[in-house]
Amino acid sequence: MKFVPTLLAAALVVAAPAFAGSAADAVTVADPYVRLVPPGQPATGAFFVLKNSDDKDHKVLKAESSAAKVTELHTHLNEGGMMKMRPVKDIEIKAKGEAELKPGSLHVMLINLNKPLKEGDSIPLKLIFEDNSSKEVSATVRKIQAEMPMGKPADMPMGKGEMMHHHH
Ligand SMILES: [Cu+2]
Repeated sequence: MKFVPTLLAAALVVAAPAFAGSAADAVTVADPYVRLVPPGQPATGAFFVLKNSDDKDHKVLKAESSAAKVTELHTHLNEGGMMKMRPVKDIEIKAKGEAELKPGSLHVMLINLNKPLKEGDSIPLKLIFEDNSSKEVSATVRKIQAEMPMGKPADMPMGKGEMMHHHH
């Protein structure tokens, strides 16, 4: 009788979802970079494109970086004509889809940088997914124009929001 529960336990382990491939296996991180900020500015944003090759949705729940004391997932929202940053609880990547983190939109916020950034520096980022799997990437520090890179006239309020945020 003793071997029955043992076999059952073994079968459950084999059937566990971990063996179906983790979120970290299904999601790739393309072109990670961090916005260069002048020394003395304590916070910046990290940006990249998440691509989900899986046939189910995945979520990033958390980001970590040894370059900053606090790392948060943020987005920009238009509130009364002003772009404001707000923390988000997760970033969803739809099945076979993409989530783009870019200036004026979703980003990873690095708050209280441990040392000033230099152009070309590599900033380690760790993304933690809904199944607790994780992925480590290295984001390059890059200079970004204050204006939106794809500056259509319609984007101007967003560009101003970015500048306001970075100077408060
Ligand atoms: Cu932010």
